Amino acid sequence: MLRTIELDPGTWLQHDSAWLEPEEADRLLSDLVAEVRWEERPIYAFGKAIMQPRLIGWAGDLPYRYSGQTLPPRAWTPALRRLHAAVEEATGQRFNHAMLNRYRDGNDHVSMHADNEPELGQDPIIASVSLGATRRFVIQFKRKRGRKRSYRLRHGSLLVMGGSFQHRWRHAVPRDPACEAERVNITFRLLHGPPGWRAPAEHRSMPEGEAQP
Ligand SMILES: O=C(O)CCC(=O)C(=O)O
Repeated sequence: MLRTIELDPGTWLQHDSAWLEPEEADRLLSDLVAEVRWEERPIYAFGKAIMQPRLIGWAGDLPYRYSGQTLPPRAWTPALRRLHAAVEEATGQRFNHAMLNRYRDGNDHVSMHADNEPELGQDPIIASVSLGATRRFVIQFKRKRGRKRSYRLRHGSLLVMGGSFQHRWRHAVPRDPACEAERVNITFRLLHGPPGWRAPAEHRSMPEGEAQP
């Protein structure tokens, strides 16, 4: 069952550390590793290309731009379609894009960032499924590099980020040199339009997208 964690007024996470049955989590992990087209891709920050320290994959009908690169539309694989339906049912939300990160071992990571591209709209709800090795998910309050918290994301877990989370907090999966096993994370997002889409002015209060090394 999803447990709600209130971070501050209007900002919340929901977490279920054992959302999937272990057999279904195992099956999804092996299907996704086999089906998804995994790529090493650079992002662009300050005019420089920086290779992302993990493999990525994605699916969705709209292109998605973050950190200076654009992911073109790509078909849903059968396992992603299955997971997409289950995540929509569990959260009661609609999603039209999946972003996948494959951490080959504890050296692969994602640095502190927020998923706040304008195309995600005001206060996006993002659902994140973890498969494989348990890794730490660290969050930090943005203001003055404020307080930190961390959660262990296990095989088969579901985490939902909502409210003002992407505006007020950053998140990361830091390096973990002791971890030798692989992990796949899938985040489901709702893109309101292609790159360049903007919410109507009266709903706008967010900064532009941040680099996500
Ligand atoms: O791997 C994770 O749990 C987080 C992935 C992430 O931060 C992202 O896709 O924006």
